[in-house]
Amino acid sequence: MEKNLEAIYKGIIDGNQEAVASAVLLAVQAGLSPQIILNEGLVAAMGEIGRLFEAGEYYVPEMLISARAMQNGLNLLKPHLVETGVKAAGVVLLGTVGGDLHDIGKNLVGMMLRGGGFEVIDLGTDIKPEKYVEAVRQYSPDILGMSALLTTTMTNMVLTIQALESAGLRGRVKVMIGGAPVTEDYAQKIGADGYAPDASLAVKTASVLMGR
Ligand code: B12
Repeated sequence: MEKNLEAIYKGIIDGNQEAVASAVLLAVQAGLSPQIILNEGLVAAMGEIGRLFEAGEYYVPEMLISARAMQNGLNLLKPHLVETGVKAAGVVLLGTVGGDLHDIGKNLVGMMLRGGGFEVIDLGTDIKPEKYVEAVRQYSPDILGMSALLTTTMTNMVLTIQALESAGLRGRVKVMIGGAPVTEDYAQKIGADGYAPDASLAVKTASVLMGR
């Protein structure tokens, strides 16, 4: 692995914010593509954190410290990532579903969508169905993007779609979903209009939903 990527990876595993920040800047200066820094450095390390957590070697505090180091690195990479986007217009309302506090993936999707020329309204985390409905009414977005990282919270995506139907708003907004436990099959099953496994494909999916 390239030495700066290795330093990013190790810095996230160790939860060392400063090390991650300087390695991200050095990797950019060394001319590595922002996509490679993102996928092979930052995202790969978060995958390893998940594995360590599952194996009982890391607990929530360690996971949180690593997540902060990742988020900080991501913020530094942001100006370079968004430069690469394809232009497409539309308004996307984004949020992590009720009961779920994971927001790194959602934030990344938001950044990439902005880079792709979309206007993004980010509602944050733990968004209950009623809150999504209220926001759809208030902002009239073209697309509603929901993120879920827990198998126990992804069911809130169905409840939100049902709440939009009951409010008579379902026909006015396309629904796009994502997050580690979410699949294309699940999206079809619950009647979502689109699914993407990562942030770059989220931009493509959103563009397709806009008819581009
Ligand atoms: C960091 C992390 C945390 C941090 C979150 C910090 C934060 N601000 O987000 C903290 C420590 C708070 C945390 C807490 C918990 N976590 Co956690 N966490 C993770 C971890 C390690 C990484 C997640 C991450 O950021 N990945 C990196 C990003 C870039 O990837 P991503 O989120 O998948 O997003 C990408 C795609 O999915 C997609 N995408 C995401 N959203 C969307 C939305 C749309 C619209 C689209 C199109 C695409 C899209 O694009 C993104 C970018 O490419 C995962 C492990 C893993 N491998 O996922 C566990 C994990 C998700 N957590 C888990 C658990 C169990 C928990 C806790 C319940 C632990 C506990 N006992 O308290 C709590 C729950 C808290 C809550 N109520 O939400 C489990 C979930 C198990 C399950 N099957 O449900 C996992 C899988 C760990 C594990 N292997 O067991 N966690």
